[in-house]
Amino acid sequence: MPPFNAIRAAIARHKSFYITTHVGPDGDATGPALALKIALESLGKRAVYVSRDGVPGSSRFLSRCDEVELDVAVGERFDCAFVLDCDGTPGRVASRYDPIETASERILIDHHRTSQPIFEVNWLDPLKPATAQMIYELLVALEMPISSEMATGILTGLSCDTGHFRFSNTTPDCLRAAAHLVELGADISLVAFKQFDERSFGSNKLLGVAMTKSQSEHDGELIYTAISSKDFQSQGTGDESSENIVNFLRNVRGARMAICLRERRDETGPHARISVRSEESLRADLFCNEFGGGGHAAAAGCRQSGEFLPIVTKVIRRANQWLDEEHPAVAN
Ligand SMILES: [Mn+2]
Repeated sequence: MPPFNAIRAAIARHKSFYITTHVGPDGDATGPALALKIALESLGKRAVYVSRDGVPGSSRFLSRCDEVELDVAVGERFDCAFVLDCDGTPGRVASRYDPIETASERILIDHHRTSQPIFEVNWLDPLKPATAQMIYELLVALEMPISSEMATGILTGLSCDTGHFRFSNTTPDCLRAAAHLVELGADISLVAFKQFDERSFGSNKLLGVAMTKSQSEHDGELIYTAISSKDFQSQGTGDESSENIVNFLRNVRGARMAICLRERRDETGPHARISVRSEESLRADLFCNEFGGGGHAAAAGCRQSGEFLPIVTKVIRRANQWLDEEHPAVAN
């Protein structure tokens, strides 16, 4: 049973709430977190949503996304902290840890398989398609009104994590939630466009470069592309422009595993960001675990420090082996 009573009691008992999500937020972090903030404020509570990485471009159409804070004042304390869509550990949350650590009650709501109960209240359910589905069910269970702007935020999360209701995690409950959210005023057409179709001009050109450079291995079962710093520079774009490129690789007929590697360089030195999509039975999450990352059975990611080409070679060699190996079934 979801801990609705414990969350209801926490909301009733506390006055100030700190909300945060994972680093590099996506629509299923930003959308439900904004909806929860609005819900708490409508009860007269103080609610702050902090994301040091701001709001992803695909979520910037959400009304009130300008209320997302990059940080709070050092030493500021909150009665209760909500951490959404991640495992709640210091390395994963998109905020300083002390506002979470010093809150008198912490609530973790997540659907990632690798999450463990670490807070006073934990609602972890890997069978949920999105954290947005959980926030929707929470608001309905607690009989909290869902405004059209909240509905659009929650629908954004559902859309983001289900490939706009196309991936195998699209459950009947998720479609029923989506139908209800559309009744409540969510703009499903706008959400689909913003989450999956809209690209900047530079990002569209980068997509062309990435597709042209894509490689096919393992009898066409492995499709990958490696986007170098030079490629980004030649199109005048950054890593935010490489969103979703991996899904285009996954679309190739016969592909069972798709990998998009991007060369990055920042204050921590050279590294590669790696996105993986696969058939569920190939466990993209376990593949990325080997490289210090994680995610879901069909969609996961990781990051590797070091020079780009040796990383590409290492990851692609392992992917070729991975396709020949047996992997644990996804528990249902
Ligand atoms: Mn999610």
